Amino acid sequence: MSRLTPSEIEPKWQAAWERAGCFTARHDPDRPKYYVLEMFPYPSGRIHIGHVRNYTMGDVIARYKRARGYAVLHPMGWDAFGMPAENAAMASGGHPKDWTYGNIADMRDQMKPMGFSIDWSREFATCDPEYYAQQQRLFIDMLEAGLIYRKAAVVNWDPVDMTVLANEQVIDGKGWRSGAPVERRELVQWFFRISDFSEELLEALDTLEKWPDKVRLMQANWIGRSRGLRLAFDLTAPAAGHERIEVFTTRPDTLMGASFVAVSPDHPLARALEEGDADLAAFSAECRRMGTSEEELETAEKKGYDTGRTVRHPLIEGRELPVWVANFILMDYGTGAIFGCPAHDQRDLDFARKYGLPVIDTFRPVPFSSDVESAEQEGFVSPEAGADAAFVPQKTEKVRWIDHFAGLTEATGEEAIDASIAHAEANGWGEGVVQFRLRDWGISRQRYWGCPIPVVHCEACGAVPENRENLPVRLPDDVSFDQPGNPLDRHPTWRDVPCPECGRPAKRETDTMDTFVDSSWYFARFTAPRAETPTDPEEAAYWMNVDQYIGGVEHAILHLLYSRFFARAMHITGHLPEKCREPFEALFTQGMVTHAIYQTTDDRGRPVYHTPDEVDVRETGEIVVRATGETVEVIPSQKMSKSKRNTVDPAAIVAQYGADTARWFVMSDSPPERDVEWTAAGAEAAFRHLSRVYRMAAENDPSEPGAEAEDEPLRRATARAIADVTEGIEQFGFNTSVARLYAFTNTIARSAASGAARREALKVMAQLMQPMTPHLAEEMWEMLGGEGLLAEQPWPEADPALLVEDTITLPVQVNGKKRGEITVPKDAAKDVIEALAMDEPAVQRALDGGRPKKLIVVPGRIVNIVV
Ligand code: ANZ
Ligand code: ZN
Repeated sequence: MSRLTPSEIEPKWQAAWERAGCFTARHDPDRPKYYVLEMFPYPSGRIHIGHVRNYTMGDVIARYKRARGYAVLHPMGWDAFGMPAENAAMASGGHPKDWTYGNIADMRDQMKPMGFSIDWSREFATCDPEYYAQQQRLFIDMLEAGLIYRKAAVVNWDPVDMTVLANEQVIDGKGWRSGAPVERRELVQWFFRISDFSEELLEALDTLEKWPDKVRLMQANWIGRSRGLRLAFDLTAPAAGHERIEVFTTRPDTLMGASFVAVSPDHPLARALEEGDADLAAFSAECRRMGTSEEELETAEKKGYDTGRTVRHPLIEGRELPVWVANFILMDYGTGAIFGCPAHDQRDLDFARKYGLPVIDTFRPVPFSSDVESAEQEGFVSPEAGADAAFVPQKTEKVRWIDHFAGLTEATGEEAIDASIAHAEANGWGEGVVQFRLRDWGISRQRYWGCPIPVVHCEACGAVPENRENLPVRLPDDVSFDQPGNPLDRHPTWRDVPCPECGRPAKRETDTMDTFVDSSWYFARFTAPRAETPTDPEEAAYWMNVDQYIGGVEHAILHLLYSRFFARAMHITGHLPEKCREPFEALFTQGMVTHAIYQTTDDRGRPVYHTPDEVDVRETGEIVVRATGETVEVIPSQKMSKSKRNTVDPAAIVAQYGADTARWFVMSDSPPERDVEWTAAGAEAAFRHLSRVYRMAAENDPSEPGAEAEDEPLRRATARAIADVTEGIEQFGFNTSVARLYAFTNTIARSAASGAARREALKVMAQLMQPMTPHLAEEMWEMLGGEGLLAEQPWPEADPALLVEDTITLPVQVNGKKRGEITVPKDAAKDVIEALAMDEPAVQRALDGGRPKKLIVVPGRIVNIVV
C-alpha cells in the first residue's frame, strides 16, 4: 500500500487505541498529572469546524503531555440543558430529552472519527439525573452555608409566552418569539451571593498569570470596583415619610457643581410619591416597560420627571436642589439615587439642557482663570458658559478649582477625590465607600429543561430544602409543550409533595436553575464523574486544578467568573480543596475558523449566498456558481454562519480527506489565538503533504546503502526538529510546530543519508506529528518498525550534542554599514576570519580597491572594517 487511505487507517487505529485503553485517565500518585480541558459543547446536533480546532488544540497538548510521562485527564461531556431543546419541542412536538440525547449521540458519532485522545469513560451530560442530583446536593449545601438566598427581583415578562425572558431575548422592548411588548414583573427568585466575593474575585485576577490579559481585564471591568462617597441630602420638607436622600458618587469633588438630585423610578421615595401623583405613576410605569439591561438603560433616551420636592445642599447655605425621578438611574447600584453635576458629566449635562437645570463649573483646565468671564476671554468656553460638551478631564490631569471645599486650588481629580472623602469623614457629612458593579447571580428560570431547584414551599415552614436522600428531584417526563409557560407549573402531580420538615402538603419549587450553574462545576465533576457525592476528595485533590483550559473568548466573562465563584463555594462546602479557589491554572482563548462568503444577487438586488460546494474555481481564478456559471462576488474571510452559507462540515472533510487533514489544517497557518481561514485549496494542500509523508515512510528501505558520511547532517536536523517542534507545542505555537514539520519533511526528502538513518529520522517525524495527525503517525510508526503503539511511546529527546551549531554566521560592516555575512567554523582563528571577511565580494566593492585602515574582529559577534 503506497497511498494514504485515511478511511482505512483512521478507524483501525482508533480501535487499537480503544482496545489498549490508551486514553483512560489513571490516578497514579507516582506520576505528575496533567488536566487539559476544552469548554464542553452544547449538543446542538452538529460539530462544526470551530469545535474541531478547539478540540484539536486540547488533543495536541493531551497527547504531548502523555508522551512526556504525565498521567493525563482529557475528558468530554455535554452542556445539555437550555432553551433550544424546549424551543425544538414547541416547534415540532417532540420531547426536549429525546432531542438532546439524540443530538448527543449524533455529535459523539461525529467527534469519535476525529481521533481525539479523550477518556470517554468519564463522559456525562448535565441533564443526566446522576449529574444534576449532585448539583442539587451542592445547592443545598450552599444554601445551608448561607451562600444562597431568595429575594424579589424585576424580570422581563413575556405576557403571551407567559415566560421570563433573558435580557438578550428582549428585542426593541418585545419578546423575541412572541413579539409582544415585554413587561417588567417582580418575582421572588433564588440568588447566589457572588457579590460577597467581589473584592476577592477581583484581587485574585492578579495571580492568574497564565490567563490572557484581555480576559483578566474583562473580568475586572465586569466586577467593576469604584471608590467613592456616600452622602445624604436632606429634604427641605419631609416627603411621604422620607427625610433625606442618600446618594453614591465617585466624584465627590464635583459636589459644589451639583444642580439636581435624581432617583430611580424603583426608589422607595419615588414609589411612595407615586401614590399621590398620577403623572409620576404614569412616568414610572413607562420606565418600567423598558428592558432591565444596563445597555438598554444607557442607550435609551434620558427622561425625567420633576417631583416638585427639593433637598438642601449639604455644604452651601441656602442652595436648594430639585428632586427628579429619572429613567437612567439603576435601583440596584449604589443607593439608587445620585446628585447630578452637569458641568462634568455628559449624561447630566444632556439632562440639564433638556430640562433647563443649572450648569455650574467646579474646575477648568489649568491655563485658564477660575471665573467664567476671564476664562472665556482667554478662550475657554465651559459648560457653564454654554459649551455642549461637559468638561471631563482624566482623573490624573491637574485642573484649576473654583472654590473647592477642601481648600484646593490646583490639583488632579484623584487628589481632589481623596481630599473630598477626607473632608466628608472629618466633618461628618459623608463616608468613603467601595462599590462593586457585580450583582448577585439570579439563577431562577421559569423553564422545564433545567436542573430542578431542590426546594419545597410549605405554608408553615417556608422554603425548605428537599431531604438529601430524596435527591435527585427528577424532572418528570410526562410533560407537554403545546401551551405557553412552564410545564412544571401545570403538571398535575409533580408539584404536590409533603413538606420535608413537617410532612404537611406542600408544593415543589417549579423554577429550574440557570444553565450557567451546570457549567460552573463540571470540570470538578470530571475528576470523579460517578461519585455519589459532588466530588471525591482524593480524586479532586489529585486531578485538580485544570492545568490548561481552552475555549472561546465569548465565555471570558460570565462562565469563567461563575466557575471561579463556584470553586470557592465548593471549597467552603467541603467539596474542593483550598488550592482550587482558582480552578483554571492556564487559560487559552482560541481564534475562529473563518471562510469566504460567495454571493450573487437576485433580480431584485437581494443577496443570494452559495455554499462552498456550490461553486467552482475556474482556471482564471474566477469563481462561479457551478449550476448557472454566474460569477460570484467573494467576501473574504468571515465568521462562519448558516445564514451566509459559508460553513464547512467537518464530516464532509473527514469523508473526503480524513481527520488528520482536518486536524493538520486547523493547526497550521495561523497562531492558535488568531482566526484561521478555511479554504478548499488549503485542505487539498494539507492532504497532499500528509500523503507525501506517508509515501516517504512507505518507501523507506533501511537496507538501502547511503553515504555514511551524510548521516550526520540528518541527525543534526532531526535534533533541531525535536527541539523546535517541542518548543512550539510548549508555547502554544502549534502553527510554528507545523511549519517546522514541513521543513523537516523537505530535509529528509533531500537528504543523501542511508536508508537506516532516514528511517530513524522518519520515526522521529512520526513521533513529532503524533499530536496533530495521530493516525498517520501511528501508521508510519508501524511501517517503520516502531515498537508497540506510538500513542504510548515517550516523547523523543534531542541529543544536546547535536544541537550545538558548529559554524556561526558573522555580519561584516564597512564604516558602520553592514555589507555582507560570512559563515565560519565556530572556533576559527582571527586571521582566518579576517581573510574570509576581506574576500567577501560586497566588502571588496565597498573598499573599491582601497586598504582598510582598521580591521576589528569581535569574536562570535561581528567583523568591523574602517576605510
Ligand atoms: C456625581 C457625579 C459627578 C458623578 C460627575 C459622575 C461624574 P461608576 O464609576 O460606574 O461607579 N451613579 C451612581 N449610582 C447610580 C445609579 N444607581 N444609576 C446610575 N448612575 C449612578 O459610576 C458612579 C457614578 O455614576 C456616580 O458618580 C453617579 O454619578 C452615577 F461629574 O456622582 B456621579
Ligand atoms: Zn412544613
